Amino acid sequence: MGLLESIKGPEDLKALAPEQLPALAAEVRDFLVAEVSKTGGHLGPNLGVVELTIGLHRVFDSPHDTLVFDTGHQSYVHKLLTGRQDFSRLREKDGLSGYPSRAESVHDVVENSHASTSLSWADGIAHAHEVRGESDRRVVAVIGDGALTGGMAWEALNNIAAAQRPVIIVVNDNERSYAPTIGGMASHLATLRTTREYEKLLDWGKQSLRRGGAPGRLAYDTLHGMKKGIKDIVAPQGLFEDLGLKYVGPVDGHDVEAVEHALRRARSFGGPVIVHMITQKGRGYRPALDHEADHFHAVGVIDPETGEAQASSGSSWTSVFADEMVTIGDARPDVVALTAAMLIPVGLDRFAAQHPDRVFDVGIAEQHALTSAAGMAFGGLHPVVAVYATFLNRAFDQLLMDVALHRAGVTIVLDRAGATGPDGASHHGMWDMAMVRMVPGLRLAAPRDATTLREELNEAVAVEDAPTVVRFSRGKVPADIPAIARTGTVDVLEGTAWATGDDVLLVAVGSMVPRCLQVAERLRAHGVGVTVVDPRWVVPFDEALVALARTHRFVAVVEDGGRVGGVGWAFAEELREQGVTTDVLSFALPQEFLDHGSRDDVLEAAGLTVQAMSLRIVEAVAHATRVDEHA
Ligand SMILES: Cc1ncc(C[n+]2csc(CCOP(=O)(O)OP(=O)(O)O)c2C)c(N)n1
Repeated sequence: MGLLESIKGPEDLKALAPEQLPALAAEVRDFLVAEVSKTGGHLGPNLGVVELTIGLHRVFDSPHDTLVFDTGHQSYVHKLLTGRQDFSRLREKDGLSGYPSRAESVHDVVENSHASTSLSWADGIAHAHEVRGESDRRVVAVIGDGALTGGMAWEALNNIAAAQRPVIIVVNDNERSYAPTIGGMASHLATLRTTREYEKLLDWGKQSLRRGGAPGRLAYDTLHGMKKGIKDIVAPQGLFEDLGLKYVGPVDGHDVEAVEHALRRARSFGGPVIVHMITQKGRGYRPALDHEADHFHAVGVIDPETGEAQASSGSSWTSVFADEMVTIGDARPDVVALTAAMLIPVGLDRFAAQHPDRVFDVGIAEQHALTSAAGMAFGGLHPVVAVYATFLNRAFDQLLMDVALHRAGVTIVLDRAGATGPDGASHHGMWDMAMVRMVPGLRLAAPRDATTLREELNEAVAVEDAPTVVRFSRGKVPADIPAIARTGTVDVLEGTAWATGDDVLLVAVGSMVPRCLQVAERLRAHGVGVTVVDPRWVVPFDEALVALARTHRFVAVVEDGGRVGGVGWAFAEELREQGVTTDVLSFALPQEFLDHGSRDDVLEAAGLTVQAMSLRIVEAVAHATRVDEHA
């Protein structure tokens, strides 16, 4: 039996001799490559935290001590060491979650995979320990240099430092978010790393000096002077120490002995401590290390030998957006692009290649991105902020009060909108349509295919006096779905009697259009007359859509956003306000935290399959007919 297999929990890990740990680390890495290459997942980050996590579980006593992983995408090793070694269905329905999960283990505490929250969690838990008199418990937050660029982390540091409670902050510094981490904080961490290199060189110089070597003396003198200069100017650890936080490091995060030693020091200190660990994303796996773009931050299914991704055909929504942004940027010198540490995932790398001086990576700082975009608009630019839909939640107040209140012409592009699938509750982009609907003046478009995405993006960037939002799904974009007519801003996709009215008006939002066309086919087979429309702009509603609802007997709205405040909910309200009595049946995601699984699994559980929707509509039409007959 291998070492890893023998570990059923932290106690087994603690029983190992220090000499056995490098072999265990190697086994963990082999396991991660073999398993994650089959399912996809966050491979690079986990390969980087193997020794760090082994050290944590040997020094601390989870769950008595609390371990909080910021973002949580780097918790696979923690799972392996706390009794979860079946990775065969990682991120699939009923399989292990890709993040910490309270349902899986008492060792998992924070499931929110929106970055930069761990220090606030740790502060809160330490508060609870203090108030309850549990002075022997420790709280450890593991936070990446990327997550440390988020504003929340600094709000928490401000509190942690002031209170002097025993919170241990392990900074996992691999110099990268997806891409290299940017900003002043990243430069500061780099200075700390560099100072350590000087320290090493100085040691070497000192030894040469003792041996009487001239080059050693020269190097020593030069470096000593440089180091003194640097220390005097930037006082690297000063930033943390001035805040009142003890600084331990930098520590080689792949030397398990050094990791343990540093963590033990931090544990015994009794106040807030920063332990600065230097690690390498993708450590021990050549294909990840060679992949300059993101060191395999997140992979799909890959060949474990070569790291080659499984070939997939067709373009993604992201790549259609990426290309159109370049075209818009070529024609409009005022258009600039912003990303919150996700240049490549949101497709802005192509824009960056073409217009390097017009793209800004602000770090994991969605709030800052939105307000900064308002400032850019005020200054005469048209910013396009591209984020995953779920992360817009972070910046709601900035969208409302900085962008919308100031009537700033800012376009927000939401990738991964709707049911996203394997990343689970925190990543489903199901909040945006309800959330932005309440923002005065804002307009939101949900394209159905590549052509409408290009078209609606162009319409959005043409608006200079209000925020505009364009939202689309994860994955492949379907083949173009042509309209048979346009009325107002609404595209009519099918229906021979659309102009005069029919049984059902099927309002299909964005990526739900292909499903709705299949529903329409079934309805027709049941003798139900149906018109299918794509409203294109779903905030606000176009008068033409209300007019169509007036002439049909029944409206069904199909969307992949949350039901409460969603398109169907709001359209029913709109019709009521306008005195239109047509009933609205709403097909949307339930207002719940939806588990991980494939997008199809999620839609099926929500009753959004072609079969389930057709059945409900046929029944509703039959019921309406019976009511009409009795009237
Ligand atoms: C609020 C928010 N914005 C964006 C993301 C997407 N995201 C996931 S991990 C990550 C980079 C994290 O970098 P770091 O904290 O250094 O961890 P590493 O992967 O390098 O270990 C980003 C931007 C997120 N999870 N949360």
